[in-house]
Amino acid sequence: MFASAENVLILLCLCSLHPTFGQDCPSRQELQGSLKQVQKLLSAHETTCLQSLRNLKKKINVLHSSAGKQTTKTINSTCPKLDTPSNGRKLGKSHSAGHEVHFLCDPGFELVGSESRVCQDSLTWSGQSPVCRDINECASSPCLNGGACVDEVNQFSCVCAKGWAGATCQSPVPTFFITMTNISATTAAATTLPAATTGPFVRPSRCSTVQGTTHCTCEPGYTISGRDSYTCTDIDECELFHNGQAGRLCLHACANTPGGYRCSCPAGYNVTRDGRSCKDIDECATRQNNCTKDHMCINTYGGFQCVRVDCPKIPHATYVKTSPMRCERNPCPVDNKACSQAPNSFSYHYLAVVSNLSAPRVMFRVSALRPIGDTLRFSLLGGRQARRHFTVQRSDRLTGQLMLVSPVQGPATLEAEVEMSELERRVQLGRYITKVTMFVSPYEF
Ligand SMILES: [Ca+2]
Ligand SMILES: [Ca+2]
Repeated sequence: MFASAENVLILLCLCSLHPTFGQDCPSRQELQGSLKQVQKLLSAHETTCLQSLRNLKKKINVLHSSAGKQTTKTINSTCPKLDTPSNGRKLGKSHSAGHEVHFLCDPGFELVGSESRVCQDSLTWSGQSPVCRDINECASSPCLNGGACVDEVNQFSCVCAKGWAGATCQSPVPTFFITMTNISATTAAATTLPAATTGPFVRPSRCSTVQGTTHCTCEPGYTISGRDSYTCTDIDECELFHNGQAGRLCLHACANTPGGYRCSCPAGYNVTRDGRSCKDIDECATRQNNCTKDHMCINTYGGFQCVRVDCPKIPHATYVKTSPMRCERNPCPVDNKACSQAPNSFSYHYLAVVSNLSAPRVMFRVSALRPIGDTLRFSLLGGRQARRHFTVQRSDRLTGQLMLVSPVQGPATLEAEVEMSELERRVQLGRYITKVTMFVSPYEF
């Protein structure tokens, strides 16, 4: 329709521009008819166009209104923001209609209100605002035997009545521990009071909770202190076992240490393998001595002695060393009575003993191996000191013994001489001297 109308118009324009084309142009009537047709066409076309335009406007209006509605709906389709409860958590971020948000509380807190809330179509949350409330652990009265409960975050503690201990005051305090605690406390007060709460003699206890019951233990050498079950105090073993039935803890000296104790010994002693006793060091066997070649080393308790055996110098008689510990008289000239009455031999013996040996006790024995006379006599020689501590007795026909009759307090060196005489019809045949030197240590071990 548009095409034919355009052709008519082009034709009209050509005719008006070139009127000389006379023969080819249509007649006026034909032109008027054509113009009427074009008018009709244009009129119909206008009607159609207006109709289309109206439809288009309608559609745009519909789109406009629907777009406006859409925008409004987007702005108003979420529920108001929800806060996370203090001491708790919120799970779920979407606040759109139909979505759920969940709430959890930290350990030790309980949730009051709704655990889950849904954003409803009305754009309001279902349920009630949740709160995390501190759980009262004392509500179940967990402290036994008159203990007072103290509620803390996620736990409780018990302040026990006297005589009870443990996390829930479930254990009676043994008398033994009360004694030890008192001793420890006394010691701590006397020596380490300023550091009593932080020093090495005080440690925290190790507590573990099993099925709601807390058990506290201490490291070895420590005990739960009297104040609370969370503090361990060092056991003063030295004080505790000072006069125990099983004897002293240390043979010599005891030093209390954090979590233990240590025994020490005086100079000349080593601590034994069990850590409690003292054993003498044998300086003579271990060459820890400074004795010269012409001296003999005698091991003593707590030390050693360098001794030199020199044969005695007596008028009318001479002696020769026949062994390291023995001197024998050289043969006497004929009819030299003074010489023949001098002792036939001198024997030397050294004893090492501890202080305060119980008495009486046998210290040494002297025997005649091949007696030649009919009588043997044993006697004690020496000064007042020797007689105060010793005596000589016959133990059988051929043997005499040196007896200690009273305890000796060391350190001391005692000397005693035992004389054995052989007689034949009351005539002296020989004299044999045994010199005993006794080294007494200052300690009773
Ligand atoms: Ca200790
Ligand atoms: Ca020694």
